[in-house]
Amino acid sequence: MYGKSSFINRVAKNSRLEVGNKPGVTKKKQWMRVNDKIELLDTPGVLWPKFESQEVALNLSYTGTIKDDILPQTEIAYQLLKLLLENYKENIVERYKISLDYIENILSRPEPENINIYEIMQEIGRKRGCIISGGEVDDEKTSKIILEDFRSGKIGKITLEKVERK
Ligand SMILES: Nc1nc2c(ncn2[C@@H]2O[C@H](COP(=O)(O)OP(=O)(O)O)[C@@H](O)[C@H]2O)c(=O)[nH]1
Ligand SMILES: [Mg+2]
Repeated sequence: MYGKSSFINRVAKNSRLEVGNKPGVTKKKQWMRVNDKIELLDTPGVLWPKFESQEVALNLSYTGTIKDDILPQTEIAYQLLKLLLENYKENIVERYKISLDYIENILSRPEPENINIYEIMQEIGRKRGCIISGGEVDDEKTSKIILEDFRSGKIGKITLEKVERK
């Protein structure tokens, strides 16, 4: 994950943090004041956060900030697809050329939700030619495509965490 120091430079007016196109440019933790209420901490790398919830861990997995091998890729991709189908259906329609009708149809089936979402995941796989011998969908490959598309912005601009209205 990059752009931490650049971001802080942009937000905190007096900050002149060194940035560079390689890891290790930021050598120590450093607080930068934005205003009288906010201070930002620049860090070398990403500090391991406390996972108060599985949601936090999943969000970090979607973005690729924590290692993929903590959870199976298929599980991460499934959870991401579920989130996208809840909040960004149009992005899925657009990216994978699956009709909104098809998606709504599958999601409204009486089957358990995980079966319905998995069906849509397999449809994405079929659209992308992720087929193993025998004609079955290659779940691993499909998952990889979904995660790569998300991380490179091809699914669009997605917000994982919402700010609560007070
Ligand atoms: N394309 C692009 N490059 C960026 C952006 N933010 C930072 N960079 C570049 O990414 C590299 C790493 O930036 P840096 O702020 O040092 O990342 P850090 O290691 O997270 O502190 C530098 O070459 C920056 O110029 C951005 O929003 N878009
Ligand atoms: Mg830095």
